[in-house]
Amino acid sequence: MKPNFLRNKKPLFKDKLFITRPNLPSMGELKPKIETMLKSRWVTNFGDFHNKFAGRLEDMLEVKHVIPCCNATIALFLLMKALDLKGRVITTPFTFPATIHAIHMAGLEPLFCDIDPDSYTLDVDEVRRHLTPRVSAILAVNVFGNACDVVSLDRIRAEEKIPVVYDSAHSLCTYHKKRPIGGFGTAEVFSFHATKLFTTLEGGAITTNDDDLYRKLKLMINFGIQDEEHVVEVGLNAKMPEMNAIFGLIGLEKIKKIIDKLACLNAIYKKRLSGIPGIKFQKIREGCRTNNQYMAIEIIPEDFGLTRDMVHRVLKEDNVIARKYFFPVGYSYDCYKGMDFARGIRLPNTEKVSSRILCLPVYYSLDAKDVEKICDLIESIYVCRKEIARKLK
Ligand code: T4K
Repeated sequence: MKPNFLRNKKPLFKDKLFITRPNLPSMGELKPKIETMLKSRWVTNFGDFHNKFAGRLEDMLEVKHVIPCCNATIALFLLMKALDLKGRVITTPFTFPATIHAIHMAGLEPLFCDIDPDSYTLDVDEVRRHLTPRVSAILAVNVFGNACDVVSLDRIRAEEKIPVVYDSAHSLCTYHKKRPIGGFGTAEVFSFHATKLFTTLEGGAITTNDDDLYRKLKLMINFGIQDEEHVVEVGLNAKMPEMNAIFGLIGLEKIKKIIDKLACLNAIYKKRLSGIPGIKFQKIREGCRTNNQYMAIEIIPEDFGLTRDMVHRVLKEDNVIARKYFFPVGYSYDCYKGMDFARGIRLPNTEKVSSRILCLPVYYSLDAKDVEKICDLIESIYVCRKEIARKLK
């Protein structure tokens, strides 16, 4: 069947198919835990559920310390502050605004490096070329559940004696050579936002094997208060409340099931779409086992016959709400216009990927049959590409 964009009748899907839907516990699962919390009258400030959640994550991620937080953005910001950095922080412009804002809001200057055009993670040769005495840290992003070149970045960390931290918002349960993402670099930050495969509604966590950094951050997420009479760090309130930790504890029990389902859905996408000219998949780095949280494809206009924006638009008419993660790129945000660190920057790989990228729906409650239907639709968009292009002119 032709895409609804050409038929202008009923969309393929009656309801909107979003890129993601949260995996939420049932009332039955929540009730006993919420009752315990209410009875205890302890709802935040490092309660039992919070502490249990932190412990479970430490075991799962094989890391010494986990600090649950209110969200990943504040966690990234506090991490930048806690490391006592100065000057520039090397980062990727191919990310969610949170990464770059955290650097800027901490009074530091993002220094943008180009990405590898296949894995979409920082190109380590580019990172090396950008190293100067003014660079005080690297903030890399394990984007779409892929792992960065953690081995090379670790080498740079040792050679340059600068912190390397990871924005691992997308990468809970991603592995590098059997080691979970979470224990690499100086520290890592996860997001447990509703849009992630594992959610505490809002939420996130900082993970680290560094005892001093852990102690400092634990204070900084609670106003820097050491005890009743001493405020020893400049901090703010970034704690995770008990309610969120309850969602987290229930969610952790289901995480394996979720990951297995996402792997199945992504396998269908790959099988069905790989034969279509002009569709390229993110390359999962060698040694990495992805959590399959995203299904990111590139639409190569010269081969597909339509641009990414056209495909995005046409999918919408059938209620498939794909997303252009990540467009615009970090140095093109309106809010950074005119600022020195963003001026005149052109990074070819980043711009190419950002102009072609499209993230398709993938989440636990999505039916495999619906993924097949999305693939049928993309096939039919390709078949009808000339007619669509004419209509869009
Ligand atoms: N670093 C990176 C690399 C990140 O990608 C992110 C966040 C962060 C750091 C910061 O993490 P947090 O501070 O948020 O913990 C969404 C999320 O809000 C954001 O957390 C996430 N990355 C980003 C990739 O996606 P939007 O602006 O695209 O969200 P929105 O509201 O358009 O939601 C996307 C779709 O999800 C909706 O179309 C429908 C579905 N949805 C969303 C919500 C909020 C639901 O079904 N239920 C919901 O409650 O940013």
